[in-house]
Amino acid sequence: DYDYTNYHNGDEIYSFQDMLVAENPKLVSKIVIGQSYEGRPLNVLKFSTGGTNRRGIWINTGIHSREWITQASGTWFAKKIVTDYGRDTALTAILENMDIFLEIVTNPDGYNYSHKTNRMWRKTRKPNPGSSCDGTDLNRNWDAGFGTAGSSGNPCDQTYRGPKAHSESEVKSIVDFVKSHGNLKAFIDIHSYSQRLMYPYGYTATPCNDQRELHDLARKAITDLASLYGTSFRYGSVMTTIYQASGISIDWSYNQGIKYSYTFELRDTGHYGFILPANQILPTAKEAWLALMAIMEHTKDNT
Ligand code: 0X9
Ligand code: ZN
Repeated sequence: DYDYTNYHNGDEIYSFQDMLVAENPKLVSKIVIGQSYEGRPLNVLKFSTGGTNRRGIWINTGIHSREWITQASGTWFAKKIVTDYGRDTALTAILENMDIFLEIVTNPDGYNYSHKTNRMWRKTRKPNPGSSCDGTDLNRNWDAGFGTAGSSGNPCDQTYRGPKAHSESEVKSIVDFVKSHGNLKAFIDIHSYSQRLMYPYGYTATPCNDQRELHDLARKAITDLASLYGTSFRYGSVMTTIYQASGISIDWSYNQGIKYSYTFELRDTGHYGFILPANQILPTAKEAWLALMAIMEHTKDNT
């Protein structure tokens, strides 16, 4: 049986995904949306109770490989969905109206490298021609303010944006999937750490058109989150809450018309940082789930 209280490598998470599909074939399926630079599959779990091209909610974890609490939480979310469907009224209502798409290992090459070689690896593993530094930051590679302040053109930097927007297959595969689906209503990109819930924009200080609604929903979501263990999250736009960041996923998804675009930074606030002890996996995932539920419910009722 899968141990949710410990961290797992990419192969173990792939096995988990196949097991979950095998055990819940009516609810869960696996979509391979592409492959990573090193040839690993980009797996997305689809949770669906039927219908044709229902409204969808996109959730991804692990764009930054070293943020292990996010892949671990994603795994727990997957299990939570199959456990709660048919038992929890709110989640059941969501799944009777919408599909949920969950990509847990969004940067598989980086994740493998963070297990085998360098625990603090953030970017992809694709070499950069003319540089001895490897990797692109998958959260600076999107076509939304790409190349402006808040990312780096130096391949040796942690926020290297890559040669052009969507140059990385790990990003392009999501872009193609989101566009071809055409009916996604929420896009949620989960990171760690610093305990924040944020909405667009990261590349500009100009408020997005839906700022008021996104702000109020963020407040509701972090209030629900805090109700479990008292964990406090800050919230606001990326630019005003954390720092200027260009070419980020949720700015792209928002500009595609996906109104409920949010990004989380899970526990903690820096004591352990990216190396969060495994005994915090369950509480981190459980509290974050309450915020996700608030966003998903609101999306169901307002799109
Ligand atoms: O720098 C980032 O990409 C994010 N922080 S992290 O420590 N996870 O790398 C912040 C950028 C905007 N926020 C998110 N999209 N989470
Ligand atoms: Zn991150």
